[in-house]
Amino acid sequence: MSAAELLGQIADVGRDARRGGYSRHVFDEPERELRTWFVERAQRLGLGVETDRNGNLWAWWGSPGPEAVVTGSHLDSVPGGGAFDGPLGVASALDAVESLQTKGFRPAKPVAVVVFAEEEGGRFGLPCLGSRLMTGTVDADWVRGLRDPDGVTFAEAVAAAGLDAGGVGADPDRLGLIGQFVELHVEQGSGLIDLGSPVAVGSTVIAHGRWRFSFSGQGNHAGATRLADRVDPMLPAAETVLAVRRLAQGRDDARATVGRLVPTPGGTNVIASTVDLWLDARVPGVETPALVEEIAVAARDAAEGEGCELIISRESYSGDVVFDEPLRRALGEWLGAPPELPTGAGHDAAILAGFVPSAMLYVRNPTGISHAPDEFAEEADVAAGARALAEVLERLAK
Ligand code: HGY
Ligand code: MN
Ligand code: MN
Ligand code: MN
Repeated sequence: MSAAELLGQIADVGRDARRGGYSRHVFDEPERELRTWFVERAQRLGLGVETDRNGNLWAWWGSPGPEAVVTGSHLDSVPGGGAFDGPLGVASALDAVESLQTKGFRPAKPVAVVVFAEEEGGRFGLPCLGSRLMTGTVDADWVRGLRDPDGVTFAEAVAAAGLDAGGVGADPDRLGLIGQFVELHVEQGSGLIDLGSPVAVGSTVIAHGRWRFSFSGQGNHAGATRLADRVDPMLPAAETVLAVRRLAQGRDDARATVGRLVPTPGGTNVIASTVDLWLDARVPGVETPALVEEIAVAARDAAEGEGCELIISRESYSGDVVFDEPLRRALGEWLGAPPELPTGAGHDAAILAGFVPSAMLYVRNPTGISHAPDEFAEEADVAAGARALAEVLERLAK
């Protein structure tokens, strides 16, 4: 079954009527439905499927073993996300395995298709949660205690999914099986439409992190409280949002975003008692922490000016990643020298790149838009991506 047909099978899973696009978050109902879909599709290909201690899915072609050629991506989405970010890599991997089986290719190494859990951090706030846990690059106890917007901890969600919450954490034996990892992903940006190529090879992923700014003041009545008597956390929060753009603009190629701002209690006629906002900051090179510190200074000044308290906490950070040079060169040779593209989007491949030779393939996105319903890939380009991935898997697994 082609990648496009596979995507068609899940096109109605997790549609978000209110926000548009899809909302599929780790272990929620739509994501569990996608897990079932993946297991069924993988088993039809004769792959042996297992769920690892961190909730990542592994579909093995041949017995699990060292030097495995691993591909895959994620099935979860951002809130109101597009149809391709994540699922395209998973569907293309299943398509590639099927086409290799159909042509009678017999891999000399184990091959696995992996679905990493909570790559977007859409439920628990930590991006690449499954791959970070597996590689031991995040504290498992801290992750166990992460709470979703309803207050459910990751440990409770893992247990509800039938896994042992106490077992969550580094998985060196599994990580040690991976020889190379190649992730196919929809392009997030519009480089390829200008370059006239359906596929690109990934070169770098810029550094990025998430910080939580918690402003607290005095909740009160919107009508009965004179302006002079207010301690309103919404004011410093608003000033911080403007400072984010102003200060990022001052740094070359920096990207900084406040996409989530939550007043508590959130009543129209209520002065908020607290306002939480999350900063997503990404600057090529080593400048991200410096930009965040500038933003923090502006936020503290604004909080002080209104008499509010402010707590700033870092929730995640990954430095610049350059994908494996020999692997990138090989992909270039095998695929007829497609363009190489840097990206500002994080990926599980970028987490794995710190441990195993990793690479990425991007499939052209004519809208250039991602993390929104307009994300798109033409069927012909989806097919070209799956062919390219099959070519790469065959070369690596022979
Ligand atoms: O946020 C990112 O860059 C990725 O899509 N998780
Ligand atoms: Mn994404
Ligand atoms: Mn993604
Ligand atoms: Mn009242």
